Amino acid sequence: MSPVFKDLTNAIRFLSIDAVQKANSGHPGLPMGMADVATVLFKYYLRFNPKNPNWINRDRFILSAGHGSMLLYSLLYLTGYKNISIKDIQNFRQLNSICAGHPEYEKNSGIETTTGPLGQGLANAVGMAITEEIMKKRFGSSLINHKTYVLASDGDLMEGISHEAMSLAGHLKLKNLIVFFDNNKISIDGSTSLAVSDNYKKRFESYGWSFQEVNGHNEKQISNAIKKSLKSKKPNLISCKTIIGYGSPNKSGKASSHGSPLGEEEIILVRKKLKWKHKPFEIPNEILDEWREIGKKGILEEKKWNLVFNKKNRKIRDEITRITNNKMPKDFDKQILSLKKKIFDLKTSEASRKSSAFVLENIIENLPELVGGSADLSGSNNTKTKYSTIIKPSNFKGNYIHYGVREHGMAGIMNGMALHGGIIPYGGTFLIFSDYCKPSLRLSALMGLKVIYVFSHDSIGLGEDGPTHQPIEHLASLRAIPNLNVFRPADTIETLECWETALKSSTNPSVIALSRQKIPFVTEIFTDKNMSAQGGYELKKTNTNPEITLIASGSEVQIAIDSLNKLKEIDINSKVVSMPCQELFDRQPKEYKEKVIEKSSKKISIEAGSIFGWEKYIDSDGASLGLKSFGKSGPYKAIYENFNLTSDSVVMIAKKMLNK
Ligand SMILES: Cc1ncc(C[n+]2csc(CCOP(=O)(O)OP(=O)(O)O)c2C)c(N)n1
Repeated sequence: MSPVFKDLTNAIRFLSIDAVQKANSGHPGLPMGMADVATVLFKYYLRFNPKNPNWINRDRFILSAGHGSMLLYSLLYLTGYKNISIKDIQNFRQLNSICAGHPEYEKNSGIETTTGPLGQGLANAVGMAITEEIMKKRFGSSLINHKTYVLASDGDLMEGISHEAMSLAGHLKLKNLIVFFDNNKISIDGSTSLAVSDNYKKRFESYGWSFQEVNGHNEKQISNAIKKSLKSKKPNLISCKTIIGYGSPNKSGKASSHGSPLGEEEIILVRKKLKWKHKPFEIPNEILDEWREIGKKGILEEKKWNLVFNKKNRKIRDEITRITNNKMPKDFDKQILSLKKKIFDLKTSEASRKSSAFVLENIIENLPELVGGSADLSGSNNTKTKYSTIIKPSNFKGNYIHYGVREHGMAGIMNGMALHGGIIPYGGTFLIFSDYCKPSLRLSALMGLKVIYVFSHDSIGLGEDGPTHQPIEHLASLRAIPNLNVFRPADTIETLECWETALKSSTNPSVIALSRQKIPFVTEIFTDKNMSAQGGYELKKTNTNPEITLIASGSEVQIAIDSLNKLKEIDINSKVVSMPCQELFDRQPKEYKEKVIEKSSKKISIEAGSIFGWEKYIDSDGASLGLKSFGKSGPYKAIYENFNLTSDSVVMIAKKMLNK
């Protein structure tokens, strides 16, 4: 007799219970409660092929409530993903195990993304659904026609990011998005009624979503709700009323099953109650076989899709292959070089936010996968070019998204776009509001995603908007994030170079910090080489033995140049090092670094932000010009003078250092 639905679901439950017990840590409650919903989805609806986890047109399944990761590992093992074996499940939460506590994203393994920080997965899913729609518009619905399914918990829906992302999803009418809400009414502190009295139906309907409620342990109700969602013209939330820790006589329905092992004695009782006679990690052949059959459905689906793909013309096939493998177009380097020549000839002095717009305007037409946007500051951070076309509700022909005033949502959505593949997302706001992007930005870095953050108004140089808008510690705190490149270009040439480097960085996100105020053109010599890609380089010097090395970034490079000229007048030799990206400079060979920042000279760093972090370049007898307090409101030149960020201050400090 073939296994019944209940056996399939109990296989998930017991793998989860036993793995958490063995690891002596983890979250059994969610997998026990949502096993029925997940089984309906995987058995009847989800299009996936465990033999090719990277199939472009697979449905995406995102476990936003990443703490329930054993649910996902169980499903991946049971359906036959080769990277998740029973041994890996037995190694749950051990060092270097693929079955980590919160797995984020794992290429080639079926782990699309799950999140440690609650709410992120929902925003990622919105990004994936947007990407699916954009690609569908570009390549046709015969090639791109998948769904994005999400499992989200109470905690996910409480987090602010869920409001931002789901509100935008409603506005854009992302009909291919289907969210299962694990409505078990329990979180860590106990009943959710301690903190929430939202009316979810009204909440989601007001966003423009379709809302359904089902018994999350009833196969038929779950299935019918999915069927209905598949025909919907709106994003879908299926509220699944479930019992956390389902099957546990003493812990079900209670917070005690959320995040700790059930305990040996309780597990014996669960086995009895659910009539599961098998030992830990033992899945009887007939149940495993049935799950493996479910996994095999996708092989045929992918074969059918390949037939359609192979009938498309060569150009379309090559383009899809290129963008989903994160490769730049063939003529990209040539294009960048001719643009660089043009910029060098023009020698325009302008705000670097304007330089960034100029660069974008010149590259965007040949990079259809570049999809930009801004959290309501398009005209200020210059992310929207004359070649940008707006993505509108139900109309995804375009390359620009108005995210609204939703910085956190924007960053989480961009992560989802990068995870989906086929798009390079960039998004803008002011550098000060990078704080509002930070949890998602950190995950871009952790997951190694090519996401480009365009942060303008990058210092006190923004002037009159005052200290609430003037970033101080932001560059330093962004530089503290591993695997993130923080660029701060000094002129249009460097802006182009920083964009080029960011676009070619496939395994890390980038921040490009841009000035509001006009800055002069500082590049003196034309070279084919991308100087900014080395992080820092010698820009100018008065002789071969400088007594002073001035190291600066962005708008302060000009202060360094002015200082060099003034020092020359009083017979002090110096050099200027432009440092657009500390992370890349720090990775250069020792010899290069010592050639650029010469040991024998005294060093002065200049940056209109916190001096934190600059000490690594200046030695104990060096000096850092920057800020140790919040900024001030006023015309920007007056603010610079107020904080002694001037060439006169630099000269005074240099003279003192040299006892002159
Ligand atoms: C941003 C964030 N804050 C806090 C946590 C810690 N945390 C993990 S699960 C959880 C809440 C659990 O409740 P729920 O989301 O309903 O999950 P369930 O109990 O149903 O498994 C919390 C607060 C987190 N993972 N992310």
